[in-house]
Amino acid sequence: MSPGSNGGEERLFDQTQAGISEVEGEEEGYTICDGCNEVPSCGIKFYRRGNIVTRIEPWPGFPASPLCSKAYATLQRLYHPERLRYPLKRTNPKGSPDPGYVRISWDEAYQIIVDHLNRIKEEYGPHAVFFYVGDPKEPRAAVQRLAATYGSVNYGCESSTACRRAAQLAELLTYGFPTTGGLPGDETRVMLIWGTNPAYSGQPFLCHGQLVDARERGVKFIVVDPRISPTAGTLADIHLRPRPATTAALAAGMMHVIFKEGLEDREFCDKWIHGIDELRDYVKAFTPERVEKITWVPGEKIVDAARLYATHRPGGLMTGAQATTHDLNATNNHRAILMVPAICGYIDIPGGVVKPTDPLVEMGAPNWADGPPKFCMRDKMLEMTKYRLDLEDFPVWAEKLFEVQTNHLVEWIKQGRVKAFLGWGLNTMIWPQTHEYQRAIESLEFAMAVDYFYRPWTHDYVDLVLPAAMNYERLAPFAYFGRRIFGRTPIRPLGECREDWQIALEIGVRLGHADVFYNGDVEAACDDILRIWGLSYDDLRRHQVEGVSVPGLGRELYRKYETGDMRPDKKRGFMTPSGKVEAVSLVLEKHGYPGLPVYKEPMETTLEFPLILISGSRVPYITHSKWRGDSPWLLELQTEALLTINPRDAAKRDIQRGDEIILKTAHGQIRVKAKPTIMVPQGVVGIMHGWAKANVNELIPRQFDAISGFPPYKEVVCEVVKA
Ligand SMILES: Nc1nc2c(c(=O)[nH]1)N[C@H]1C(S)=C(S)[C@@H](COP(=O)(O)OP(=O)(O)OC[C@H]3O[C@@H](n4cnc5c(=O)[nH]c(N)nc54)[C@H](O)[C@@H]3O)O[C@H]1N2
Ligand SMILES: Nc1nc2c(c(=O)[nH]1)N[C@H]1C(S)=C(S)[C@@H](COP(=O)(O)OP(=O)(O)OC[C@H]3O[C@@H](n4cnc5c(=O)[nH]c(N)nc54)[C@H](O)[C@@H]3O)O[C@H]1N2
Ligand code: SF4
Ligand SMILES: [Mo]
Repeated sequence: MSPGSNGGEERLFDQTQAGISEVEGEEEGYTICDGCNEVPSCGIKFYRRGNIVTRIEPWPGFPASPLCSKAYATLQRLYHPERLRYPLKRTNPKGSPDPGYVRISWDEAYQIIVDHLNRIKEEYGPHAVFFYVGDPKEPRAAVQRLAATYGSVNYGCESSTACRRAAQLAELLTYGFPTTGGLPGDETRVMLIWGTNPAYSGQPFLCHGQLVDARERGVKFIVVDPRISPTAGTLADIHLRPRPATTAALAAGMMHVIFKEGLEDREFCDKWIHGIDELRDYVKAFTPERVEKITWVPGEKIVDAARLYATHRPGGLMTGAQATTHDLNATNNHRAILMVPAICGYIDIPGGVVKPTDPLVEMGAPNWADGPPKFCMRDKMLEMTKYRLDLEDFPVWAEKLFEVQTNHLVEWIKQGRVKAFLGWGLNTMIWPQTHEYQRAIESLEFAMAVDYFYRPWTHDYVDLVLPAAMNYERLAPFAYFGRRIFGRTPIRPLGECREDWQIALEIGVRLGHADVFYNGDVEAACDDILRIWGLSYDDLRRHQVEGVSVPGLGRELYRKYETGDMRPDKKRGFMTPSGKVEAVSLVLEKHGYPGLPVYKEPMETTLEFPLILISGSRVPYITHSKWRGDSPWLLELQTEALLTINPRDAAKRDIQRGDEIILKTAHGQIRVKAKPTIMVPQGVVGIMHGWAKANVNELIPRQFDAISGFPPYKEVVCEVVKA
């Protein structure tokens, strides 16, 4: 039995336990799904009897809909007998085999936190406290407000550890605005999808469904992915299957062809790309023959893809949040991709790579992964920049991104620069060489985690574990999608669970800032944000199903670099130091790095480690470390860690489907089961992260891309043997 749960003694749907004795009929409720941590996410309509949710269905008319398997499983997760219900305090010393967690009251929990925070501020200064939110995006705005008010600039999150931010860094350096590209527009004639598999990782109908529709109306697709992903399988006219982590070479190969055949947009290149001549020179050496040797992609396919992309004007782009940055050349690999549409002149034109003019610009944030800057007190954080932990280790990052890059946490703790850690949705398995982070967090003077479940791989190393209310049980944050805003109608949380926002606000109140934290009232906090549009949560309630539409600022504008609408200062050009798209990045040069998106050889395979490991390719029914025990329905779909391996590589090792195997790198080994499949090319194996008993991140070295600080989750060399 997990600490803090009821161990299954209470009945799942026992209404007495949930505080309801008699129930008459069903009532409707509305919330959003947090199953894959996407923001904005899909809308859920639920039915409840009293305080018990009995069934769910898609929220009619909600922009992202219908629901996938994970959403339905959130109901099973909600009433899981192992769910955390009470605050827990460790009673045994750190390092004991049993932390000895006992139930405490919220009052005691808050007192412990506030005592530590006050003491640490006094002894070491506020920046020695690290505030963190894992992949769950919804808590982020409230936690940032807490960090800023307490006075620590050191706030980081999953995005600034291993996910979106390295790609975003590349985008900001290159285009001056963040973009992963996007879905094809009406004008798009060809799409370049690079290192992402939305068929599994995106909202199913919203994302992949629209791509399929686009294909049916004649849009051509180039998909770049080493695996025959469902996205490649269903869409690709040309599927390029590169050796992992060779992105910059493949992009250079495509640009070589485009320049050589004069297919670039000359005018755009000359007028709007800084360093175009250097880029032209650099890619001269990347002939199709040479690039074939580097990337494994047949030279003629590179030529075909380059021609298709440059001649079917305009071309769109869709990149992933992470796959092309999970290697030691992360920033430049991603920058190289971005230069392909740029030389074709596809930037900010209809059907190309557009910087959206509109979506809720008043809020200042595209989604809850960032949070509204005013509410998050970003100005205050900026004033404290010189105390950022990452300033020396990752200076380009620290200049461009507001969240601290977390991967040197181990060093900072060892150096005594971090003394306490407050984590919402904290999962130590996110980090390479996980055990080093576990030990580092364990050695802190104080660490706290807020979660749905007791996760031994994380919570064994902290002092306090607090139970979070789930998506059906929270009011904050409200949902927004495009220019539509929706409220939620939560049920009462189970046991003593509290909303993430409420916990952050209540800590703030107890630190002595009742006014800044709305006296702990989450609705008042939401109202404060909604005020931007003259709205309150009550207005959202009045328009519960259809939401409130906030009028746009006007029609979508294009080629904003020509009019001054691209930059806040209204000067013409892009938000880069040169005012142009930067093939040669002036920021990178300023910090002593090459300005061009240079190619760097990935780790070499050896006789001992002849295979390349790409970890973390998503499957539809798992999100990271979640969904294993949380929702037995989903666990039924895959009960244990599976290693995908090409049937030829398997045969060479006498490995059959379901065999127990050892996957090893120079840095560690795990025992898993084999799943031979032609989905992965020869020479490459794949496995999902987040399996506690077979944590692939123990096999990844703590080496990082110098610019972004990202780890090589999709580059490391390995071997597989029968167990
Ligand atoms: N090898 C390898 N490693 C990877 C990746 C990879 O591709 N390969 N991908 C990386 C990427 S892109 C990401 S995003 C990260 C995953 O990021 P992680 O932060 O590791 O994500 P999760 O495991 O989903 O969630 C962390 C914890 O949050 C808890 N939780 C969920 N929702 C909430 C909530 O609303 N409130 C609170 N308080 N807690 C909640 C969950 O129970 C879980 O314990 O992994 C990264 N690690
Ligand atoms: N079901 C589900 N959905 C999720 C998540 C989840 O865990 N489960 N996680 C969410 C999160 S946090 C994120 S970040 C997104 C991620 O969403 P995606 O970025 O779409 O993630 P993946 O499914 O890993 O797709 C990445 C693809 O890149 C390929 N790839 C690997 N290495 C390389 C390379 O060197 N070059 C190229 N060109 N391709 C490469 C892989 O084979 C894989 O097919 O998904 C989100 N949605
Ligand atoms: S794609 Fe699935 S898990 Fe993700 S928000 Fe939508 S319904 Fe939830
Ligand atoms: Mo992610």
